[in-house]
Amino acid sequence: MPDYLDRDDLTTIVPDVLAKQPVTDMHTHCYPPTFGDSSDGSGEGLLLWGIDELVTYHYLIAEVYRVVPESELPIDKFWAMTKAQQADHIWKNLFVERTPIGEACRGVLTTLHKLGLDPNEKTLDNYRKWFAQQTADQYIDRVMELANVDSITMTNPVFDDPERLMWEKNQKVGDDPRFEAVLRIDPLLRDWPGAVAKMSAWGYDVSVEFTQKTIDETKRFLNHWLDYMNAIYVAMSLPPEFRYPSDSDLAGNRFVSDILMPVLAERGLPFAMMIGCHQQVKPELRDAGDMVGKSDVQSVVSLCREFPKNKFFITMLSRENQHELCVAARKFGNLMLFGCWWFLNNPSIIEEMTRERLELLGTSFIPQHSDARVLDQLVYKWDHSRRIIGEVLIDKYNDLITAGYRVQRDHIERDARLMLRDNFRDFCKR
Ligand code: FIX
Ligand code: ZN
Repeated sequence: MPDYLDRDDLTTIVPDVLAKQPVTDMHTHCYPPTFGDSSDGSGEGLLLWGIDELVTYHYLIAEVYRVVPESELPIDKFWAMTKAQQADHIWKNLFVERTPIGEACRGVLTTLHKLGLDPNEKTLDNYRKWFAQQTADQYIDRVMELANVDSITMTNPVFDDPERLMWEKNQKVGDDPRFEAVLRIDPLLRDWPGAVAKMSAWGYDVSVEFTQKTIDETKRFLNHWLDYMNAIYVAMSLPPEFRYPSDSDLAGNRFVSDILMPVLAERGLPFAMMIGCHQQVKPELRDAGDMVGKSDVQSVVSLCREFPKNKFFITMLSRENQHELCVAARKFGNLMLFGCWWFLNNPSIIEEMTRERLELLGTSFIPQHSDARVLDQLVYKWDHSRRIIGEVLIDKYNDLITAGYRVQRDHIERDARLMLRDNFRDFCKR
C-alpha cells in the first residue's frame, strides 16, 4: 500500500520534492562564456557573474537612487564610475547603512549565503577575493548545481549589434549544452521601420509596405536566424498598448498575422509574448529605467483564437492583468502562462499569482522563470521561488486531504516535474 501523507508529512516532503526537482529555466539573460564574460576585463562580455555584477543589478541601481538622490550623486557621475565603485556605493547605502530588506537586496544575501560566504561583510573586498578564485565555466556548473537548474534558456536579441556580431563570427558561439537559444525580435513589433532598415542593410529585400516580397523576405530572415541559432522559441517584449487586432498599429498586426504566425506554425515553435513594459520612462537609469503598464488580455484571446495552430507563452507585467489572464488560459490550450515577471517577482505577489493559477489552472502552467541577468542570481531566484511555491502547494495538498483525497509523494513529484520542467519542455515540442 503506498503511504498516504498526512499534514505533518507535507511540511517536510513538499520542500524536499521541490528542492530535488531540477528546473528548466525558460527565460534568462544569461550566456555561456563563449560570449565573453564580465571577468575578462574587456567590458564587452555578455556573461555577467560575480559580486560586482550582482550588486550593480539594475534593480539595485533604481533602489540606490531612492536613498542617495541625484542631487547628491548626479546619474552621469554614477555611470562614469567603475563597476567596482558603483558596487561599493550600492553596498554601502543599501546593505550597510540601511537594512537590505527589499527583495533584490535579500537576493544578493541569499546567493552569498548559499555560496558559503558571510553576507554581513561591511565591504566587498572579501567577496571579490573569493570570486577572483573562480573561473566562469566552473562557476556556471556550481551555480546550476546550487540552484538545481538543468538548462538555462538564453535571450538572444538578433537586432542588438554586439551579440549578432558574435553569432556571425562563430555560429557555434551558443553551442553550450547547458544553454538553449531564443530568438528575440522586439524591433519587428516595436519599431517596424527601424527593423526594415536593418534587414535591408543585411541583404533582405524588404520595405515598410507589406508587399509579398517584404513578407517573403522577412520570413526568410526569421527562418535563417531560427536555424542559425537553433532557437527553441521566439520572444518579444511588448508595450501595454499592444493590441490585436488593431487598425491603429497595422504594421505590428500585419507582422504577426502575415509573417510570424505562419513561420512559427510551420516549425511548431512557440511565440513568447512578454506584455506590459513601458520602456525607458527614465532613460538616464538605462536598464533600470523601464516601467509597468496594464495590458490588454483580450488581444491575447484574439491571437489564441485566430491562430489555433500556434502556441503562445504569455506573461504580463501588471498584477492587475493576472486573474483575467488565468481565465483566458482556461479557454485556450495553445496558451501557456509563465512566470512572475520582473516587478511581480516578489514573495507577496508570487504567492498570490501561484494560488490563483493553481485554483484556476491546476498544474497546467509554468509558475516561474528567473529572468536572471547575472548568472549568480539563479541561486537566489530559484531558492526564493521554490520556497513560496512550496508553501502554496502545502496549503493546496492540505485542502485535498480535507476533501478526503489521499495525497502521495509521487503525486507531489509529478506536480513538481510538470511545473518546474515538463510543462515548458512539452509545450515547446507539442
Ligand atoms: O524584456 C525582458 O526580457 C525583461 O525581462 C528585461 O528587459 C528586464 O530588464 C528584466 O531583466 C526584468 O527582470
Ligand atoms: Zn527578461
